[in-house]
Amino acid sequence: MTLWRPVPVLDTAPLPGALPLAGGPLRFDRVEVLERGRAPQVVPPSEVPGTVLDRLTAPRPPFAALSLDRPRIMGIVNVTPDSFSDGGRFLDPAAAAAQGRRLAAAGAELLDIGGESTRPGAAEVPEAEETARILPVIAALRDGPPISVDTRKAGVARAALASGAAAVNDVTALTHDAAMASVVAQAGVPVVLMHMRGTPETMQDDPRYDDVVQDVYAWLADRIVAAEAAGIPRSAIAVDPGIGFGKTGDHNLALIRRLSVFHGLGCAVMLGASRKRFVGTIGGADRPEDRMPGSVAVALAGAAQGAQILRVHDVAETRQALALWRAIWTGGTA
Ligand code: HH2
Repeated sequence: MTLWRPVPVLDTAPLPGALPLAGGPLRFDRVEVLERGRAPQVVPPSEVPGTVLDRLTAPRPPFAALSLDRPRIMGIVNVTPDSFSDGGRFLDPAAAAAQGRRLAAAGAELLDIGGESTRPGAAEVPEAEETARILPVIAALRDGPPISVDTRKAGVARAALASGAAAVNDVTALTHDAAMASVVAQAGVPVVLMHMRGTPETMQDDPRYDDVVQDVYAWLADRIVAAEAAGIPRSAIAVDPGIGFGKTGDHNLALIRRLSVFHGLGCAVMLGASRKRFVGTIGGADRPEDRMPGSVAVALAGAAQGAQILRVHDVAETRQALALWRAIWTGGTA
């Protein structure tokens, strides 16, 4: 497949003929043409097919009532005993709710609440247990920022939406549970479709791709078609390349470097790299809780590729970095 990647410009100089990237603050006046097995070419936007150009430039509709005209911060609340970076800290509902309130006060514009770890090697949690973990937390936080429920199970999503969640974040892009697509469609809520190769149990066993950007793009494009067929409009979908989900460090870097290509899918783009292993490997931080600076650097790299939703643990630090980034490069204040 030919992919057209807008090359975002982070500069305030006049750029005649530049186009807005997905209606956001970034612009582009060159497009990288990516084809399997061939060296990339760079062309002006005038050489991009009209339908693709429309998708690359059109503003994205709000996600759970949150406008996407600038990068937004999604704060992570893991109500689990075993999440890779904060497992066990927020298993108690009161502790999880307090963490959600802290993240909201620190600047989280969305809260992603999950009751099942999807770290490499993690085993599946029974539906009743996952639901019991998150419902009291959602109920306690429903008056704050919009909540997405991080689950691959339809029953959990249904219960979470009934308790006040406003979106679904499915790390299997509706492939794990055949009933998930209809739950999302019937509720009329937005959904995050994330790419994963394999299952959390097995995904890091020697992941290989022919061309990781092409393969992830094609897979997400198929999942969007499947979601649309189930009654979920493209305007309600955000896509996420799934950093660390069946990927080596090099795969992660390739996807982040070329993240803006995913705007060609016509959906909001989400990036979740916070505290992940490659941040520690490259940044020299063994413990996940020591990976904040590297995670902030990756979040800014995502913003520079026009990502609209940044999923992070360290909300206050990301917010501060993003505020400076916006003030310098886009003239906006946070
Ligand atoms: N990463 C994790 C979980 N959910 N959802 C999306 N859309 N994108 C991601 O990158 C993503 C995700 C893993 O991080 P975390 O929730 O902190 O860990 P765990 O799965 O161990 O609970």
